[in-house]
Amino acid sequence: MNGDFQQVSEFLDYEDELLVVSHFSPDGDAIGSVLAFSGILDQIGIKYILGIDDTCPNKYSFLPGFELIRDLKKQPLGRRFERIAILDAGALPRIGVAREYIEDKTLVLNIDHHFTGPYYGDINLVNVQACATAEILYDLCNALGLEIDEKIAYGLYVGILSDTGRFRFSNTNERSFKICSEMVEKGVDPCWVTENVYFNLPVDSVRALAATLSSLELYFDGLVCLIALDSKYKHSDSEGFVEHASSVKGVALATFIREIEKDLYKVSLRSRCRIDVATVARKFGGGGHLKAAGFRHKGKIGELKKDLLRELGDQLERHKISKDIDFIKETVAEDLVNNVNV
Ligand SMILES: [Mn+2]
Repeated sequence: MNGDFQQVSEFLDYEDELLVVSHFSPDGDAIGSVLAFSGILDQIGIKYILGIDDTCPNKYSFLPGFELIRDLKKQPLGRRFERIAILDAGALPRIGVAREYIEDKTLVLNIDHHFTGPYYGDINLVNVQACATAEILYDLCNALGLEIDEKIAYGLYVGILSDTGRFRFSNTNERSFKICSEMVEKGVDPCWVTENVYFNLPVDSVRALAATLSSLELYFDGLVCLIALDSKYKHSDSEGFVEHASSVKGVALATFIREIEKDLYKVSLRSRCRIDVATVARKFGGGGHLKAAGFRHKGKIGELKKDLLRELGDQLERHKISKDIDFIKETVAEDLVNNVNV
């Protein structure tokens, strides 16, 4: 059952320390939402711990409050919590080690714009129409009558900027611009954000991109583009790499396979046609949105590629996608929602 702001307000009527977490491989929406939510808690006067099962990419370190996010892998908490707020995580496994901090009686608040169901929270503030979790937090701020201060403004701005792919994906709408415009009014400097997040890449990340692009393969008449990166580059940030595969002319489905460690892979999927890649990801134990989804795979890459290509080929056939139809035009016209980072 989906909840409302009143329930969240009751959840936040709490004296003890609240744990706030998001998903591993954190993107701008995960980090921005955690920080914006902490700004909300500051104003209400609640104590909290912010944690993510990963090291947050340094490119976000300019965000107010960034230093408060704890890497739960490196610094485990070693205790359980009575209340946990989970942001931007479509399924409980997405929070990784943070699951250990939940016990039977823990009250879980789930705020999210993904839905691969069922709702896992005791309170669920889920809105799949929102372009980012940050957009839901903007509504929460207003519902609670709070001031949008600098920390909240930067968190919300970066969340929306990142999940809309810098206002390019199909989840970008008038509201995304309106909220971000308001954040600029509140003091966010868009140029400063872009300089930090997009034009400040460590050279290793650019080398990792070069290696990824040189792996490019096309299948099924060029309808499927596959790129991959091995674990030699494991410390490099690969956020957005999959977009290079989906930007190839004529590509309907794009896949980026990243080796995290030996025999463990993170797979990102993008669709530019009517095929729902969340369905594909679910078959492999993952999830996501219609047009952007992902999963993790344990095993050999050869088998993974074989199984995945077979599934993608089946999907193309079932949905009658061929190079003779203008699937891009059709998809844009249908305004399929939610193409965000997974
Ligand atoms: Mn998100």
